[in-house]
Amino acid sequence: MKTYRTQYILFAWMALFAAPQAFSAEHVVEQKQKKFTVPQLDVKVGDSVQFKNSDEINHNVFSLSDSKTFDLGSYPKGQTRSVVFDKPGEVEVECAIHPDMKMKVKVK
Ligand SMILES: [Cu+2]
Repeated sequence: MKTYRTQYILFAWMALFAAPQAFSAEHVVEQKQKKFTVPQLDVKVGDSVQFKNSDEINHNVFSLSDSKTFDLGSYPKGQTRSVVFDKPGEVEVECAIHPDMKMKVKVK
């Protein structure tokens, strides 16, 4: 009897803490020719997006959106930095160096 209870508690703990991470996805968006390769990306809460700089010049990635505010700083060609989108909402992603570079991440 005692063993069953221990197993149940262990299972419940795993369901609570391990499952969301096991099912989260990783997306990749490139910065190429001064543009994000996709204008919009749909992700689920808990998913991460890797922003890869594929240009010869530095790019920056940041957002001032309510549901996700972040600043990955500036980085050169070949580098990738990632963000976890942990709340639902629409996130406007921009580059501080090139004001025309914009994309949207829809988190559901
Ligand atoms: Cu840029």
